[in-house]
Amino acid sequence: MRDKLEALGNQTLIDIEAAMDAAAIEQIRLRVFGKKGALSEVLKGLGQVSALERPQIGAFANTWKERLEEGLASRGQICEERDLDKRLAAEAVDVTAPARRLHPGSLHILTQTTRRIAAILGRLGFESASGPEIETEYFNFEAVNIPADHPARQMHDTFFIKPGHVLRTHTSSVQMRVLREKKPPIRIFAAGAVYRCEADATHSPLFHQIEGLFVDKGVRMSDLKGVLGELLSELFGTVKFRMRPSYFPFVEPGAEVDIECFKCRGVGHCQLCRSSGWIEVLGCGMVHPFLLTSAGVTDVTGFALGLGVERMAMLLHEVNDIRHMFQGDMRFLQLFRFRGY
Ligand code: FA5
Repeated sequence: MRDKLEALGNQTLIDIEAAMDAAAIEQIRLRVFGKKGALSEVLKGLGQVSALERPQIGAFANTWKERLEEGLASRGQICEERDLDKRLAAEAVDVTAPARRLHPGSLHILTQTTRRIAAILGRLGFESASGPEIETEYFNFEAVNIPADHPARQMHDTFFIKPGHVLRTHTSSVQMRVLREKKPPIRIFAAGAVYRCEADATHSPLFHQIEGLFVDKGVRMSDLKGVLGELLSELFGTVKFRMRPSYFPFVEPGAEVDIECFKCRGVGHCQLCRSSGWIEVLGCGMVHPFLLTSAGVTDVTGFALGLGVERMAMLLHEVNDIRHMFQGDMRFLQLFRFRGY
C-alpha cells in the first residue's frame, strides 16, 4: 500500500509540474482527489491493512495528500498567471496602430436645401403642413382651378395611378386640403416630393417642391413681396429680384420671380442666366377667389408661392445636371458634407 501511495504521489507530482494551464491542474485534481479518484481507490485497500500498521499508513497517506495539495496550489497559481498573460497578450490593443477611417454620413443636399428654406419660412411664421403624394385628381387639379379640359393640365405631364388618382404634380395640391381644414389666419408651407413624366438635365420625374400659403384678412401683394425679399436674401444674400406677370390657374394675379444673375451680376454675358441677366426661381401670386369661395372661406385674401428644391439647390451650389441629385455618386455627395439643419 505504501508503494502504491508513493507511486501515485510521485506520478502526480510529475503531472503537476508538467501542467501548462489552470484547466490541466483542475483535471489532475479531479483525477486524484475526486470522489472516485485515484487516492480514494488506493485508500480502499486500508481495510486489508493490519490494525497495527493502519495509523502509520493513514499518516503516510495524509502526508502525500498535503504534498500533492500544496503542489496543485503552487503550480495552479503559476498556471493562472500564465493564462492571464496569454489572454492579455491575445487581447492587447496596439494604441500605435493607425485608426480605421470613419465614413460619417451627412445630410443629402436636397434635405439640406429643404430644411434651410423651411427654417426661413418658419422664422417668418409659416407652419409645416402636408398632403399625400398619391393624390386625387380633384385636389391636384379641380380644387386648384384646373378643370379636366383646362390646357394647364397638359403642362403637368401627369402619372396616372388609378381612376381618379395621380402622383401629385405639385405641392399646390395641399392648398385646398389646408383651406378646408383650417380657419384663417392660415400661414403654412408644404414641402415634399412631386412627380412629372419628364426627364433631362433640368427636369426629373421625381422632384421636390415647397409651397407657401398665407391667407388672412387684408393680405396683399406687398406682403408677398416682403416674404419673397426675406426668403431670397437669406438664400442668395442681398439680391435684386423682379416679379414678372405669369399665369397659374390658382392665383390671380400670378407672377414668376427672377433674381438678378449672381454670377454675371445682371450684365447678361454668362451661361447660368443664358445671357439674360435674370434667373427664374419660383412661381407665386394672390390666391384665386375660386379657391377661397369653394373652400367656404370669406372676407380674406391670400398669397401662395411654389418653388422647386432641386433647381434651388442647383443654383445655390452651381450644379449643372439635376440627375447628380439622384445618382448617389459619392464624389458628388461628398461635396456637400455639411451636417447642419
Ligand atoms: C408649379 O408647380 C406651381 N404649383 C407653383 C406655384 C405655386 C405657382 C403657388 C404659384 C403659386 P411650376 O410648374 O412652374 O409651378 O413648377 C414650380 C417649380 O418646380 C419650377 O420653377 C421648377 O423649379 C420646378 N420644376 C418643375 N418641373 C420640374 C422637374 N421636372 N424637375 C425638377 N424641377 C421641376
